[in-house]
Amino acid sequence: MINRKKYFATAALLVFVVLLNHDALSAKSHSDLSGASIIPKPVSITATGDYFVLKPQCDIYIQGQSEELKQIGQYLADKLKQSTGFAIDVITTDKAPKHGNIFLKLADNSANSKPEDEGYELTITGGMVLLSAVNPAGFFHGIQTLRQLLPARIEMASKQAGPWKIATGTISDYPAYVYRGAMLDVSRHFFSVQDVKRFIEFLACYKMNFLHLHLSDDQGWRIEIKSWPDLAKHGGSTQVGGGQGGYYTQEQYSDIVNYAKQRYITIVPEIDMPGHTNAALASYPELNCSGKATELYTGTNVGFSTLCTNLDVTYKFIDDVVRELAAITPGPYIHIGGDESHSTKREDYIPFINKVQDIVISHGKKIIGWDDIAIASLKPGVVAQHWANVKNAVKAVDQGARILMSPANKAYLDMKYDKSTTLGLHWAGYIEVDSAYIWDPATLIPGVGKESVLGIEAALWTETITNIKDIEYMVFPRLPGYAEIGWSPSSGRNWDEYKIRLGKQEERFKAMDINYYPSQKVPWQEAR
Ligand code: TNX
Repeated sequence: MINRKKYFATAALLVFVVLLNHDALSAKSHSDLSGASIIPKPVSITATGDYFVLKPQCDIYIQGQSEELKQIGQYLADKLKQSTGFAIDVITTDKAPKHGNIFLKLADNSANSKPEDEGYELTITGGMVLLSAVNPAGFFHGIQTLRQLLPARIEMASKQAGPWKIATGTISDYPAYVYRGAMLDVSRHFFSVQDVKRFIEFLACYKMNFLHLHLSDDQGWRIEIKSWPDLAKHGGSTQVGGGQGGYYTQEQYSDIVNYAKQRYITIVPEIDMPGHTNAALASYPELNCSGKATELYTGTNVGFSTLCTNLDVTYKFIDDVVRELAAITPGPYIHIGGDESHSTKREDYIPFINKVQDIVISHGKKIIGWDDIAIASLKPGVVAQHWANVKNAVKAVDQGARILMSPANKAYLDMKYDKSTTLGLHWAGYIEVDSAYIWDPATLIPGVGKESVLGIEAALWTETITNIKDIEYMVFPRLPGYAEIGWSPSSGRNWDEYKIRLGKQEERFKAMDINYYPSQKVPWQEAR
């Protein structure tokens, strides 16, 4: 009898000790900011060993009366409300709020800030979450960090149980490159406005700030041009494999632009030329040297089409397209493509690219083109997007251009992860998650240093990609790595440390219902 009692007492004590330790352990992980798994990795983190708890009475206070800041506050409130179920108000104020609230405060040095400053400082104490920045984009990025400091269930679409703890300390952060982007090919397969918005959400989470839309190619023309209506109506009527395709009306395009803008993401529209133009050539006979329209194309070959470079109507066409596109594109860039024009003679290609640059400039926009355009005379301010040819990148830099880094063997999201990946292509190699991460835009090409690099863009071509779940599979988990390459100082980056942070993102992917590739290179684990 006595022995039994003793046994139960010991067992109860053991359970108690285990529970106590468990609690102590989880309290520790909640309160150690330096152990937070944030992607992209912040420039600096100082932990103070305590935690803030987000409670039902929490509100978001905004310093001053800026409408834009109020909208950002509302974006945060909407995100937090979904999973916490708290009624979070956005309140404007002139002084610091009471304990228990979130405070968005303009940084003291905001008066002499540069418009491109995207940094922020997040100071968390037991009593308050203070986010300060000089520009709205900084507040937006700081909010993305805050999301990742909360338990992953904050990302769920339905109400979840608390507690909602955030470790205390200070995070100071700003990007390494001004351009951190992704490209989505909506031509080979068309994707709905809703799909594009989900893609934009992914970019926003990781502080990426540009979305390049590949709007035209041989297989489809995807943007309404009012002065040339058949481009979209006929040229947009199919896709790879012969599906029904589609196009964005100008109104829908503006909807995408605004959605992106509210997330501090700039849309870069691309009209690819003089090659990759079969959809246009099939829509208007007069654009062909033969005067006859081509057939629509639903295969995946490249390099067979070209605009007729010595016809005046070709430049009238381009001028109309660029004018209409520029009018609905608030961002600074128009992308003119220029890649793989294998059917255009070199002596035609060079004057063509020179003329098209003038057209884009005349509509008040800056030019981006694939690195192939470096054989032409590049105008001041041109950005060459490096994808394949190192010599072209160097040639562009020699002409004073800056380089957007999208090396196909590192940053092409349509490359298979390995032999067993069913989606995607592998002409540039297999790109496992580690390979996608282990490179540096500032040292990739001898002769192209950091000062010549505008930033990084990961490109998703969609010959084999037909729906949003396929997009997610190719994008995750490589995208966070590209975001980190673009944002975080290269000196603090290494795969062995990064892969642990990436592994802890798994529960966020799950909470966001993302169809990710569970790479064996990554130690997937629950963070808490
Ligand atoms: C090359 S990259 C292309 C695209 C293809 C892609 C497939 C570039 C500028 N051109 O037309 O879709 O490869 O990976």
